[in-house]
Amino acid sequence: MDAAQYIRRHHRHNPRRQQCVSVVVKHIKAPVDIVWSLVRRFDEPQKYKPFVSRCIMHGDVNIGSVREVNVKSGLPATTSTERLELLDDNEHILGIKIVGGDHRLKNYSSILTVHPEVSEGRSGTLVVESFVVDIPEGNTKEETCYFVTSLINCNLKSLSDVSERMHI
Ligand code: A9S
Repeated sequence: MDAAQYIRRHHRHNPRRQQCVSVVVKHIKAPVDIVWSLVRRFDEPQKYKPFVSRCIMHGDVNIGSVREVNVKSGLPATTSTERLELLDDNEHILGIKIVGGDHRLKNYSSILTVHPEVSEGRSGTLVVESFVVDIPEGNTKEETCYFVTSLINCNLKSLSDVSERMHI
């Protein structure tokens, strides 16, 4: 399958009016089990997310678990409360909803899937991350999409660096 087929299959959002939806794709030169081992740790997003300074989650990681994320200074927020909606270790699907925080991303939900692929004859990973979010009052759909896709691009670039460093 290719990215378009993965997107059709796993990344279906039904955006309402005043919402924006988009998808980011990233090719990583590391095996899928290394990439997934980082993505699946809902309790430790700071393993690869560069903006996260601290994450607090009580109990085991289960569907419905809620984490309190503190982000680094200089960003338009300090905290984000996020709930684990889906964690499938077979299909490699992670679904998250942002349910609170002092930021402007309302009704944000994302799906991240990882897929094995071969690049330059070596085992690699295709990462697909999609989201849907309300367009904040006073912003356009384009601005909102640009803002969120930029952040996700940073996250996936860092995921790539961390994964490739782990895979010598
Ligand atoms: O962390 C993610 O997976 C994706 C996003 C878009 C997170 C964004 C963010 O944490 C900031 C980086 C602080 C930006 C939140 C929830 C709100 C922001 O304004």
